[in-house]
Amino acid sequence: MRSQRRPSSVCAGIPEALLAVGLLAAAIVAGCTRSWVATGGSGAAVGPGAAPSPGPAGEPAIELPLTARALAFEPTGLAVVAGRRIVIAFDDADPGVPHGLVLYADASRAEELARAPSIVGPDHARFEIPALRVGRYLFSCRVHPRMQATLRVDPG
Ligand SMILES: [Cu+2]
Repeated sequence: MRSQRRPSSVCAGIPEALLAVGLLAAAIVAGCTRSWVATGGSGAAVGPGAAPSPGPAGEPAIELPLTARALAFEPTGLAVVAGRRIVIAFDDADPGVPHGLVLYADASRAEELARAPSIVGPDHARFEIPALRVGRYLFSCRVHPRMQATLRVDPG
């Protein structure tokens, strides 16, 4: 079910509704855990508006470290098990350089699933995203689209 197609240059053209949601979410979040802004899409196991969601049977979220350094992600490949909440422990190691995460349903970047606020290094933040279905997703930087890392979601 891939009915929602968005232009690949989503960073440049956020619909007003999504922007409003983003501002609202940005106003709500506080502390070291900042929630992603769910933008819908078929890849998420739970629907938009449900994020952050409790994991099945209260299972703790899987934490994935992801660093932005020298305008590249480290590592460039991440893997998790399907159906578990995911927390991205994001570290911007580039002083004075803003980096922000966008999650796409696949490498085509046609479908955006979530995006996180940019931070300016050196800084770090934790972003929680809903559980994902089995598949191969793509992280990119909302500021530097050439930065990318794959997220493989394997059967549980
Ligand atoms: Cu960046």
